[in-house]
Amino acid sequence: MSENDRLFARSCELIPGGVNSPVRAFGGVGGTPRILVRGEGAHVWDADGEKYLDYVGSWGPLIAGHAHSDVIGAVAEAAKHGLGFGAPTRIELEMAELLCECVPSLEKVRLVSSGTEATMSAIRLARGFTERSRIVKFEGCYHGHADSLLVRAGSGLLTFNQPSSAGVPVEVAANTVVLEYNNDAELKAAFSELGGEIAAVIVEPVAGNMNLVLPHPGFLALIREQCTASGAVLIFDEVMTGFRVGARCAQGVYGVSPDLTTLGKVIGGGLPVAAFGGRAEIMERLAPSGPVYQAGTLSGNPIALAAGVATIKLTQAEGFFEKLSTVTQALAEGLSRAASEAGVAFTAQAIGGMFGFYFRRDLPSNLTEVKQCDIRSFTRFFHGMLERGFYFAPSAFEAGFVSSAHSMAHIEQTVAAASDVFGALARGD
Ligand code: KE4
Repeated sequence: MSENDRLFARSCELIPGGVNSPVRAFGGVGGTPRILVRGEGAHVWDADGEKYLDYVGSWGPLIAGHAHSDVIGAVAEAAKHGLGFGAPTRIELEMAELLCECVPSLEKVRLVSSGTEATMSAIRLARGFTERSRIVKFEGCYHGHADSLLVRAGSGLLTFNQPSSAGVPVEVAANTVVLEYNNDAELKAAFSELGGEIAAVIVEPVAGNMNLVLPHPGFLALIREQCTASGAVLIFDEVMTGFRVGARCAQGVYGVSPDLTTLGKVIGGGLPVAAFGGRAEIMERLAPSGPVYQAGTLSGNPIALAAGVATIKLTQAEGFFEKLSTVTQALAEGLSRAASEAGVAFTAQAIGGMFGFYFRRDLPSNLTEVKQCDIRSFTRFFHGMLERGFYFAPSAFEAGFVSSAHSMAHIEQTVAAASDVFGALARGD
């Protein structure tokens, strides 16, 4: 038995499914998860010493690659002065200034420790501000595991084909309206029927939890317009897209300004940092300045913020996203070309440093179309690439991530390996 298999078997005895987050369990692709022991730049190594080119990047945070010297240096320096105080610190102010400077719609911001906390708190704040209860989300979008958002969510829930989780009281789910992403007619109908009751619409401005699905032209602007007209709060969940699709996040790419934004992943650089923020008149309702309660022992932890501030600063460097987008686009185009040459039904797309690929002939616009992908081919592709040293997300319902440590040479190696695997798929090997 390999060290990897031994460690995972032991983990399964003590940790549910052997993992601390379900999607890591390879449930969507089968096989044994890799126990990763080291990351450096674009690569990770498993417990058996196998090396992989990493397209997961800890599910998005590691946009500068593993163990970037600026990030490690900032964490090491901060740690010398203690690990946390549960009191205001300079670096919390530095992070707040950086976020409000970089994210167009942020007037005030509150730091938390996970994307789930950020979205859960933003929903509560929107309900407190509007004194309404209903929220609108979109099928296939995932916003973390707060009860009211685990209703036909994407990501891990989708992979396990459980459109809504056990343990969520029906009364809670009843306040959540689920619409189809990119469906203008459904959105308009929901607002004409429920407009005055809707506290908030929460949306991934670029959906990354049903694989990658881009908003149709005008879709985000229509949500903005409907929310403005009805007094509902528009929440852009940018936990994944924030500092991933552009230096000013997805709201900077699409030019649509939400009332609240949630952030995570990249803003922690691999450590637990997330945030929610937006219009000052809404944020002011938050304790201790207002009646909406929210709190966190480790919120704004200075060591985690040291990693986050260092990472955000790297993304703001001149040309960072131009280069990252070029490399990521080359991956999508290279995979598509290789599949086409092998005669495999496949398509791919990229935005900023994130990408999606699908075993179907055209790009999906919503969850129903993503589900029409050939999952069996995806699974064989995933394992074929893993065996060749390329680590993609172990689910057909996840986006992939490229870092600034990935080079065009890495993309060429990936495409060459993919040509092999597509060939085997086409032959039915
Ligand atoms: P966390 O609570 O996992 O930090 O963030 C939840 C969340 C909120 N909003 C969006 C748009 C997200 O993508 C996420 C988390 N994303 C998944 C990956 N698809 C995290 C991976 C996992 O669940 O292990």
